[in-house]
Amino acid sequence: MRELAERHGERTALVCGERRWSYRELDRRADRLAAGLLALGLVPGERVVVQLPNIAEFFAVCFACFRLGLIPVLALPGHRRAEIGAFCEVAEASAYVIADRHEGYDYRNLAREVLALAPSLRHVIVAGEAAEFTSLDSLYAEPRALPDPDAGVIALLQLSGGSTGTPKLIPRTHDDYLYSVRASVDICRFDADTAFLAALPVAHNFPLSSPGTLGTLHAGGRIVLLPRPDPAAAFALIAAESVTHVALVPALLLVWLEAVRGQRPTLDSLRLVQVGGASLAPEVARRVRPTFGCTLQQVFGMAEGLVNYTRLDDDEAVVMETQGRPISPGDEIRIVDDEDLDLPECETGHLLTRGPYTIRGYWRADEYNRLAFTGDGFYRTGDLVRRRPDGNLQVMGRAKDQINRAGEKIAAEEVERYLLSHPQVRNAALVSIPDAWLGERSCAFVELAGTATEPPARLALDLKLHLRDRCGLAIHKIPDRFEFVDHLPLTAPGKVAKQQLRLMAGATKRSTS
Ligand code: OOB
Repeated sequence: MRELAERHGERTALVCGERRWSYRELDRRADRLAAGLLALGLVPGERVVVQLPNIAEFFAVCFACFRLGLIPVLALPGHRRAEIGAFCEVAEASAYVIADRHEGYDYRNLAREVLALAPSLRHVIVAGEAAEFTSLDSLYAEPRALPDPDAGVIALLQLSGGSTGTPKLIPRTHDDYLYSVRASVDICRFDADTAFLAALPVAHNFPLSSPGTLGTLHAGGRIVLLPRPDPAAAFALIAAESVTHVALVPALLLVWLEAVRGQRPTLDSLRLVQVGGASLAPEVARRVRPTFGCTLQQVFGMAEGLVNYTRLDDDEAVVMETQGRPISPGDEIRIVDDEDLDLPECETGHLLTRGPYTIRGYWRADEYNRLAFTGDGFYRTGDLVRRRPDGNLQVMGRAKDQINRAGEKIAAEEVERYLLSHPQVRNAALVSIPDAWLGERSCAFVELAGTATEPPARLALDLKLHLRDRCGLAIHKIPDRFEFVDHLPLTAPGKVAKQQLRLMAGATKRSTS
């Protein structure tokens, strides 16, 4: 950032509503905020849960943390008590940074709940009206000379989509993260003329680093922050700020494609629409160029590291039908069967990967790491892929017990664990069902303890309220549908037969949502 500020000085680094911060301004804010965080007593290596929407302060806070050597844990605005409490606990976080309100939700109330659960938290820092907490604005202080952090230390903790009952944190170092940003900038040809619309939540790895907002800064371009993913607001910003690049998940792309039909906006400035985070159907991919008049790029990445892109000069068929190839010659890809044996070319199998910017282990999770990584350090992605002779990967499915709802990952086990905490639930299983808009949505199969006296719709509502209010679970994890069964079907070794449940969900007419 310091180098960027010297090189690009007064050029606009980011646009947030009426505010425009230059590179110099962003650099100065990082300096002053780092000094303020230090004055609070926070010291290098401590963890700070950062839960900010798409606002300029996100970047001031992140760069201040990087500068001081504090480690931000990048939470998403949709997370609630269950998730934030777990991040604070796992990371032993010392501070929690929030916006006062966003989208009608008051994060200060959430902070009050989290404080009661997280003994390690010493500070809540609020962008906006701070109430009884520390105001972010009050922290800007006289810059202090700070030692440069070592490039090999952890810069940030990303969140894993996960498939386990408790969230896993992903330690990314300064050098590995920046390596992936630089390589992404080259491949996606971001440059000083790039105006990148941050339409997805900025904390997510895709809009942050593939090449995303960090890539935009690295290239000397301009970040345009979209406060919420409303297509009309997005189209207005694209026109007003001459946005050239945007990253979308397929579900949001579908919404935009529909909205363009109705609104006929001016989108002439757009040069590249990147789509990733979940499977993109070729029929949808084919609508991008005619609708937006620009190039499509498929992005298959993961917060754990590996990122694949279709290249800007790839044949149309490659861009429509594949999820591209890795960014680095150092990325190792293995496609294996259930016994970890390499499969012949073009066969579908489990994707294992190891490389210069892919983690070798989750944060403080030794036991789980033995399952999630091979003995020689390959990460088990949980994705089922095939590699075509031209080297491009196609995501064919998933072996991990996860639901990919509009690009937001839901670990089935986590939701099941919370369902089981309801006194009326004897057993529960969460599965994905196909959805035309979201890609997938979730269906909870529930075996009740005793006989139900209430109608299914009432029970479903009770369970939803239990998950939301008692458990404090993020809204996107609340099952979209409930099915009540006498017994969950089991496989021979006694595990819940989820494949059978998916078929049952497809076949049942009656649904309780
Ligand atoms: C991105 O990161 P995460 O950590 O939220 O999720 C990773 C998982 C992958 O393992 C895969 O299951 C799925 O999301 N995924 C895709 C996909 N891109 C990601 N599945 C099918 N097609 C795709 N194009 O989602 C992420 C991180 C960086 C860049 C882009 C996406």
